[in-house]
Amino acid sequence: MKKADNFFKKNSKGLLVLIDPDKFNPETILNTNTSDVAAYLVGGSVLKKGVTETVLKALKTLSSKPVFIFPGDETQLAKPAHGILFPILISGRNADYLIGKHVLMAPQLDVLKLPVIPMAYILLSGGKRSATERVSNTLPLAMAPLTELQHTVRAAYYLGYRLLYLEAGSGAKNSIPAKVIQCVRRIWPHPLIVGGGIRNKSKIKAAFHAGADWVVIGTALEKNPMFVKKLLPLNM
Ligand code: 1GP
Repeated sequence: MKKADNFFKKNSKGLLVLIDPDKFNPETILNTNTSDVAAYLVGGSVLKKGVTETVLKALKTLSSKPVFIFPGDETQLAKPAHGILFPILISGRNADYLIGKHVLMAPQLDVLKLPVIPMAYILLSGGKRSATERVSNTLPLAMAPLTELQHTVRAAYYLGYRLLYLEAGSGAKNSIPAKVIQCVRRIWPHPLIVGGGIRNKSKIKAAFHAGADWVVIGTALEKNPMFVKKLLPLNM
């Protein structure tokens, strides 16, 4: 499990494929078995009970890449994963997503004994109301002006977080612009994940060039399981 613990600490970059277990398509996994895809994230805002475990088991048979649960809530924890991204929604002011859900998950984490990776999670306005916004009942931060975002990122740093996920929301109309990623990169010295609304090669490359270490692809692959295969080689 050392590998999973250190996964987001390494000075490396790659694509992360987000699997919504309710929309799981094995074809997606077979078509993302490339060195540019570093790991799978499994989770969603609201899921049918037990579906996460079923999908994790299926994933294990299809791929040897690391798999991290990215839980939307306490019902999405299960054993067959390499680790758990433990997100705290610091862009919002809903106590459930700042501590309440974590309290509900803690006893399950004690039992699962998987590596748990604390992650500051910032939702930005991606041009349409996202599932994260709706389910968490929080408002996203604006992409301009950037002051609130900058202060939030620095707060995450001083709170001791060492992994940050900048999120425009699944299926976002507008992905996070390079200048916003660059601005965060300048003030965030640790691994940075960027996702939401990234649907083509130029946006992936722009996110990496702006300073993202990890770029998340979800909806584009749900719509076209060949998406990653078609954009290779990525030459990040
Ligand atoms: C959502 O950032 C991810 O958490 C992925 O977004 O589905 O728009 O690729 P997309």
